[in-house]
Amino acid sequence: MRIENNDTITAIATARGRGGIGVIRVSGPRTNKICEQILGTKIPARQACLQKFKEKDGSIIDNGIALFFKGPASYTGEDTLELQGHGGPVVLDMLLKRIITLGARLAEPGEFTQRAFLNDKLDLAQAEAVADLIDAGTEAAATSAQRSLEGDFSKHINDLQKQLTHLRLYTESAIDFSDEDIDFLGGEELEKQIYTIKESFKTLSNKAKQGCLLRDGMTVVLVGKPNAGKSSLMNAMAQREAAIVTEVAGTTRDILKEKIQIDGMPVHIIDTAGLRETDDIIEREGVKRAKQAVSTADHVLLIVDDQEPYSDSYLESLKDRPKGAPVTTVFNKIDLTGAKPRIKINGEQATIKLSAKHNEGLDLLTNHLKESMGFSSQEKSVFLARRRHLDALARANEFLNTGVDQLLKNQAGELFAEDLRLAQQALSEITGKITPDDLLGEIFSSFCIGK
Ligand SMILES: Nc1nc2c(ncn2[C@@H]2O[C@H](COP(=O)(O)OP(=O)(O)O)[C@@H](O)[C@H]2O)c(=O)[nH]1
Ligand SMILES: [Mg+2]
Repeated sequence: MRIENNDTITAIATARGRGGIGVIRVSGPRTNKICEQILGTKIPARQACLQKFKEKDGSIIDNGIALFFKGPASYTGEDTLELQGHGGPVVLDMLLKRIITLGARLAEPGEFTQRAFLNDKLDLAQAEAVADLIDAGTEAAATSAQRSLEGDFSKHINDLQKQLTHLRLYTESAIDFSDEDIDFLGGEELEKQIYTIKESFKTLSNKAKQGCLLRDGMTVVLVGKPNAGKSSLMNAMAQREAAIVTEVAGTTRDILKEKIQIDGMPVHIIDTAGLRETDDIIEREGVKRAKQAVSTADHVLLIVDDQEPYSDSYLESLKDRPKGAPVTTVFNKIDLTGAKPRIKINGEQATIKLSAKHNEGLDLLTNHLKESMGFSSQEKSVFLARRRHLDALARANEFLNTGVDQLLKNQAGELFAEDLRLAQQALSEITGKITPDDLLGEIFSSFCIGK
């Protein structure tokens, strides 16, 4: 599918502010003309040409490198121009204005990449990887975004699609032959194929899940009574004095956020005011915000002073947390009670003893957080993935499972084939072969301008 865009778009592609170099991009049918008018000369494609960038009257706005790409051999698939001038906001704006008076319009966020997608230069998972690479918060996230951009993720999806197609063809022809004596649908061959596909789903879902964790990470919310040591624990995890720590109860009133990483997984820690009834209006607002924070948590840490008798009255105030978000009770200040650092896990319930002030037992906590999210830093060749990819994979997997049930329990070959088709449809949302327009709009609008 090659889409002809009548509009020629332009944008400053480098970040705002002063810099050594500033790059302006132009893409679309008028690009060649614009290039010639600004430079006052034609330039060969794919060659860095040192040129003067000129106003209409011939006065010079800037000089720098001009790079012209003839479509379809360009990022967007269209004629594209890059002007690399000096990185000052004023000079770049002057150049941008000049390009616009020559018939280009300002590009929307992500519009260059959107054109690349529409012109089949990238599939949707790759296009998303472009934004994720730019936004990557850790090296691990950047490396895996690069892998997705290279098409690793898409290749896995396409392989799975092929396996499903094969299975569908097999099933459909088995249905056609069902009058004959041989029972193709009950055979070992089919079972083998189903088993292989299920395994592929498992591997892929796990890699995608790891990739999603690398991208989005987890949110950990610290709650507990004033003075239990929440802020101290946040500081210990962040390895810096991010929050004020005092012996005065009620020191933290607003919520504080810190971003750390555990083996490359971003962890957003939110330190809150203690949850307690109070007459102080500022603290009361803080308590309200603490409750709000809890409603966004992937994991709640309930901090308790190990010197005090434990009461589970807090758990009541944590019932508004998201479904499935575990609460781990952290008994802090073990240096004062003489307890040893340890972790106890009892089903969903976990308790950890540690000392935030003396940095004892913190590794138990970080490992526990990692495990609770199912994050494994051992998993190699992970590709960056998004929530929507996990959702699509889960839906596809669900269709496969329902279909297999139909086949095994009811010998319903037709229903099985139909479920396989639905599974394939869900998978195609990932690579963008079938993706609703509003979703596309949402995906590209979160890009930066000029990409
Ligand atoms: N001995 C000891 N004191 C601690 C520990 N963690 C925190 N504290 C002290 O407890 C007081 C309250 O700590 P803070 O982090 O402000 O508690 P928050 O109100 O829960 O945020 C401070 O005086 C801290 O120095 C610990 O592990 N051991
Ligand atoms: Mg505090």
